[in-house]
Amino acid sequence: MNTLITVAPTGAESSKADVPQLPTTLDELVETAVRCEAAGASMIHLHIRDADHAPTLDPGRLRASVDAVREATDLVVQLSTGGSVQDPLDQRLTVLDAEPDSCSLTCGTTNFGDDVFLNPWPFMVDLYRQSIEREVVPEFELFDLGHVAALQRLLDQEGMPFGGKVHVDFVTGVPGGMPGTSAALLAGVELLPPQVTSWSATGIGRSHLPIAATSLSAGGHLRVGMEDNLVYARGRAVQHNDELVLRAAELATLMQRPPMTTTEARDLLGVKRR
Ligand code: KMH
Ligand code: ZN
Repeated sequence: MNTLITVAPTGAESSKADVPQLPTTLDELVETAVRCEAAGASMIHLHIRDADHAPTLDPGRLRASVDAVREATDLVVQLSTGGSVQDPLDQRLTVLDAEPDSCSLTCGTTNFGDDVFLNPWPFMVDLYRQSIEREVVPEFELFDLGHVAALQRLLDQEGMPFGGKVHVDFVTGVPGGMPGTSAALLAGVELLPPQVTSWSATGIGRSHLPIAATSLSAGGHLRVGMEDNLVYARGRAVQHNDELVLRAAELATLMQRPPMTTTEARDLLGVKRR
């Protein structure tokens, strides 16, 4: 099967002051989306920044970003419901008001560096039910092996997502979550519930390349981007997200699994025709 490449261009953790090339304005986001689509991405995972480049869940900015990326590209638009570790749970639920194609849904609380990324069970259930009601396809983000079991519990209790597909993304290498190693990733893949129809993986920091190679060789898809990794190679910072997408596309092509089109991605994920 061809490869779904998701780009996560911004995240909530790096500051514009430290990383000026991080896309934080709407113009930068759209320019990034266009270049990443041309490089081989078919989905974009968005975190939004305010006028001071700080993470925000402002409804107007979320809506404007979804609309602008849709206008300029055919990428599947996924909004983060994880936001930043400071964001309250009730605000994280309002992300769905912006009517993205997809939303992230993390399957459990995890230590996140020195912070805690909170995803209590009732919040997961609430978000899942709302995603079904709003016809938004969730991407289940798994930071730890326990999250795989929580996904199984969620699917068994609540049934299948909108669209009838179950796509999972392993986020490995977060300090506090599963390590960014082939062994940890493959252990997670082994435990996936039978309802899962596709999975991708990302490795934070220097684990991004080994995790990408493992994912491709085990039938998985790829997530790359400056949310997860700011270093292209030893001593060389990422200058633009499209560098990471291009390299992922080259690796996937070398492995005889070239990047899928946005149409193929929509079918794979079961997103609503909007
Ligand atoms: N920024 C992290 C606290 C997601 O987008 O849903 C959470 C995160 C996961 O990035
Ligand atoms: Zn994110």
